[in-house]
Amino acid sequence: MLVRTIDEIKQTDREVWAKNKNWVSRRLLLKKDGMGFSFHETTIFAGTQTHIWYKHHLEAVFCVEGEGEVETLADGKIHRIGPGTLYALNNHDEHLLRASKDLRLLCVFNPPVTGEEVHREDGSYPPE
Ligand code: 9YT
Repeated sequence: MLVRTIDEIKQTDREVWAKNKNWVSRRLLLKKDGMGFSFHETTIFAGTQTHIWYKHHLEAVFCVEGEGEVETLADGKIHRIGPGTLYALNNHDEHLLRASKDLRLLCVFNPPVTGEEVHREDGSYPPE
């Protein structure tokens, strides 16, 4: 069985920062852990906007703390995000993620990310 804590992941290679420091992702489970998905705690910092388009992954996101919104670009809809809200990018939806208060999010990726992924120019992570 695997048991891990956020505290022991901080400042290791499982802690990944966005190039522009808009978010930090602590990757509790990665592809190499063999679960078939990866599981991250991500903090999106207040006042930031991130363009995301996971063309090669599905992601489910559950908010445990904070306040923000997701704008889906195909339809221009804005979805409020707060504690207890889940959103799932089941259509590889291109979107903008904005935080008005620091958002603490639990994120699951299928297929699992391998470790060092940060968003490329187009908002995606590379394929497996
Ligand atoms: C919600 C979201 O996708 N934020 C960007 C970082 C990502 N969750 C990750 O790599 O942990």
